[in-house]
Order: sequence, then structure tokens, then C-alpha cells
Amino acid sequence: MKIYKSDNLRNVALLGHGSAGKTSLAEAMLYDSGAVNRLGRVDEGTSVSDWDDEERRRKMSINATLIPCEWRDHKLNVIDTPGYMDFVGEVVGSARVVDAAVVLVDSVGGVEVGTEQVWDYADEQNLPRLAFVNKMERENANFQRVVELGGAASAADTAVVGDEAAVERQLRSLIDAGATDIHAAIFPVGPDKRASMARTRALLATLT
Ligand SMILES: Nc1nc2c(ncn2[C@@H]2O[C@H](COP(=O)(O)OP(=O)(O)OP(=O)(O)O)[C@@H](O)[C@H]2O)c(=O)[nH]1
Ligand SMILES: [Mg+2]
Repeated sequence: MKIYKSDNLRNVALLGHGSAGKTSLAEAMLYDSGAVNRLGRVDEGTSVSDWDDEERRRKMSINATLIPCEWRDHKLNVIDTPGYMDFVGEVVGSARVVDAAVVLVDSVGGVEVGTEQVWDYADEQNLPRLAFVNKMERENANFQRVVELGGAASAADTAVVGDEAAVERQLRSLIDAGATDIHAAIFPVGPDKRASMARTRALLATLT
């Protein structure tokens, strides 16, 4: 077994309202880091994280699941948590054992009751966090509205994922609106997302 120095360990929880895309992100992290060679999908019951029969049947997370990934000599212990509040105990327990949180926000639904609730749990534990605006490739995605709705989210470093053109369009509208404190990055979900990461970084450079 590979031994990691504590400096190279990251314990991170994925938090968010139900269906924000936490499990899909966990699957993308597993796939992109090379831990699995097929991208698992919640809708097809093939995700690694929703392993339980009940989770696969209901197509939603019920348990907090540890997803270990390696990324650039770092060991990421990612905890995928359920978004439905019936299983909130799993979220509270996870928030206590991690060093940081990624809060996923659906770019169409925006900041929802579950988003605010998990944000409060992260506050209680004083967790540094990243707001991850997901589903940006959907037609009615609105990054700016999410940022406006989530005053807290706009203060955090913000990661954006989605189709390149959609991300560019949304970021441009932010820039046009005079945004100056947005720090964004594209999380590479697959090989096709790498180009958009570079382009978005270049675009962000125009903010400073
Ligand atoms: N269009 C689009 N759909 C997505 C994206 N990410 C996830 N989904 C879909 O959104 C639905 C919910 O995704 P999950 O990954 O199960 O969301 P979750 O946050 O883990 O849900 P819970 O565990 O039930 O809280 C599924 O149908 C996914 O295929 C995305 O980036 N774009
Ligand atoms: Mg899930």
C-alpha cells in the first residue's frame, strides 16, 4: 500500500441539495484520476458511489460513501454525501471528519433549501469550501443568478463545470456585469473538458 505524508492527504466532503450532482462528480473524479476506466452513471445504476441496492433502485444517495482518489501525488479522501434531508445524519457526520467541503449548486435550480442547510453545517465546522456550480451545459443554466442568489457562495472560490461554450458565455456575462472577485476553474470531467479549462483560465485572467 502506498504511504502518503499527511501534507499530501485531503479529506473533502461533497455537499449539496438533492440531485445537485454530487455522485456524478465523485464518479468523474474517480474516472479522471484513473481509479476506474469506465465513467459510472447514477441513472444507469453503474456508479461506484451509489453501491447499495436501494441507492441504485432509487437513483439517489442514501449513505455517505468514501471515494478514494489519487491526484498529482495527493490522496483525496472524497466523501459523497446524500442530498435528501431524510439522510442528514450522514451529512452532519461527514462534515465533522473532513478538512474542506465542495458545495455543489445546480445552475438551473440555484441555491436551494438543501444548499443553505449544508452551507450552515460547513459553517458550524468552520470548513473552507468551494462552491461548484454544476449542470452548466443545460439550456437554462444561469451562473450569474446562482452567484447572486448565494451571497455566501460568491465569496468563495468558485469552480464551474460544463460545456465550454456555456461556461464561456456565463463567465463573459459576469465579466460584463463588472464582477471582479470571481475565481473559477473548470473541473476536468473527461478528456474533452481539458481544452475548456485552459480557455476559462485565459478568460479569467482578464478579470485581474
Ligand atoms: N445535465 C447535467 N445533468 C447532470 C450533471 N451532473 C449530474 N446530472 C444529473 O443529475 C441527476 C442527479 O445526479 P446525482 O449525481 O445523482 O446527484 P446527487 O447530488 O448525488 O443526488 P443525491 O445523492 O440524491 O443528493 C442525475 O440524473 C445526473 O445524471 C451535469 O453536469 N449536467
Ligand atoms: Mg448522490
